Amino acid sequence: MKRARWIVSLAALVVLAGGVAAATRGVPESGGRFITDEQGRTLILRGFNTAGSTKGAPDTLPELTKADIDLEYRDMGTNFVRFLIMWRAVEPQPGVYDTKYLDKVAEWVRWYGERGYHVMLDMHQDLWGNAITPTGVAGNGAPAWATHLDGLPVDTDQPTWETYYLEPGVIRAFDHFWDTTGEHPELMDHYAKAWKAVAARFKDDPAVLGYDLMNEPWGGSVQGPRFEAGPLAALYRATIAEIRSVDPDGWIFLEPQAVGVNWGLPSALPHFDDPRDGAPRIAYAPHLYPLPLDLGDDYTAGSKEWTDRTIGWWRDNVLRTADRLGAPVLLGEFGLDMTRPGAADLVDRVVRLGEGMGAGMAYWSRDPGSWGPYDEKGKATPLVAAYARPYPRAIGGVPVDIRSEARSLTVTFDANGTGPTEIYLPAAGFPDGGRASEGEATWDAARRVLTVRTKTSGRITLTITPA
Ligand code: IDC
Repeated sequence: MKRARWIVSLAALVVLAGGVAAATRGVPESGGRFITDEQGRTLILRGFNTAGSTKGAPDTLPELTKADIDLEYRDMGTNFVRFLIMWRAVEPQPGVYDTKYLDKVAEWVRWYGERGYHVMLDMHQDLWGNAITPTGVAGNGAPAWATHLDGLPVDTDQPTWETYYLEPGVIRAFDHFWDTTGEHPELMDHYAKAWKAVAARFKDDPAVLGYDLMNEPWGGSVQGPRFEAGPLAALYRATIAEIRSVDPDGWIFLEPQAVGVNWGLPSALPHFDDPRDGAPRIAYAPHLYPLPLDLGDDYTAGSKEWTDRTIGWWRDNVLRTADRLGAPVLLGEFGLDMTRPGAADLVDRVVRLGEGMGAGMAYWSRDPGSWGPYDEKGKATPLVAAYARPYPRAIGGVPVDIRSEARSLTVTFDANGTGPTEIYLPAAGFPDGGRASEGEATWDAARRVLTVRTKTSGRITLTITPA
């Protein structure tokens, strides 16, 4: 029965995506654009989302500690965090920005920065905001003052959290925000200016890589291309302008409509101009939640095969959108219950996908529990071993190909003299560090980072094997 359900859904997906043949024709392996650090090196980002605990907490800060960051680094050598922030915390009253909250976020940013992480601030929302129900049992993100339900119901008897999106009150809250109703044109403006306040606070913070403008946008009663090319694009344009008025350099990460695109459907997000001087710093940051897994199947047998097919369509459609946007790709969320059969294989599959696309990724999420790297007792789930992979944290050139195995890593790149290439090597495959096939290598045992100085031009194939 369950199988029949996802086969029907996938058949619909194939039709919508334009068919298998159309989806695989004429798509490059990577979009040819990459996220870069302040030196201009290509960054391959690997990390986690913080944390579901952020959503309900009164201070909206993660229930994690500095020791948790140390542990994560020791076990997996991550260099990236998608750090959840909340509009309701940034702008608790209309036009009033909570500088104390931003100071606390800055403290977290400092902890990550001291450990070599790049931070992307993600203005998170699910289901609009905490005020969609009187008790805050569902929803996070938007402030209560921006929540206009017009007395429409939000039934709390739901089979999954996602189905709240269909509740009349939730749809109305979004319709007011996107100005579909024409009654609250001020809301999008508030949102864009809240981002300006955040960017003004973090523009000079070297640990902050950039800003993820909205988690999983939902159009309310306007959906699909009409939403993405309409009100969502309008919000992005306004927010990009506000951010760039204070911060010319931070990367701006744009998400598509989540529903459908998370499964592999095409996005209709249009191109956005970046008003900064120099090369644009706008990146495309979709999520990946293959439909068979979303519907509760494991990554095994027939559903594995279908999942792999949908991941192929996802990649092709993401690259098409990225090409239209002129943007590098960052996978902002993927994740699953790591105690289920095949879960570690899915993580492996996604890591390879990222390698092929030259894209970074943030796993959902760092919360303790079956989806996370550690369970409630702090014991590692299979995610830790699956995610602890050799990877080039920073590349002194433009990547052509990245391939990791348990005991080797090959990075092919066109050197551009932007700096040395830094490679993380996990203890499991590389107990004594690594040997580089090219250039001069220095091993930092404490950080488990091999720094390789190669020639500064021409194509280089750098192979790292255990020392
Ligand atoms: C989920 C949390 C879950 C919570 C729900 C709603 O894991 O505990 O009840 O949000 O707040 C997303 C969202 C992300 C979701 C995640 C997993 O961006 O907020 O977290 N997910 O369901 N999109 C697809 C999956």
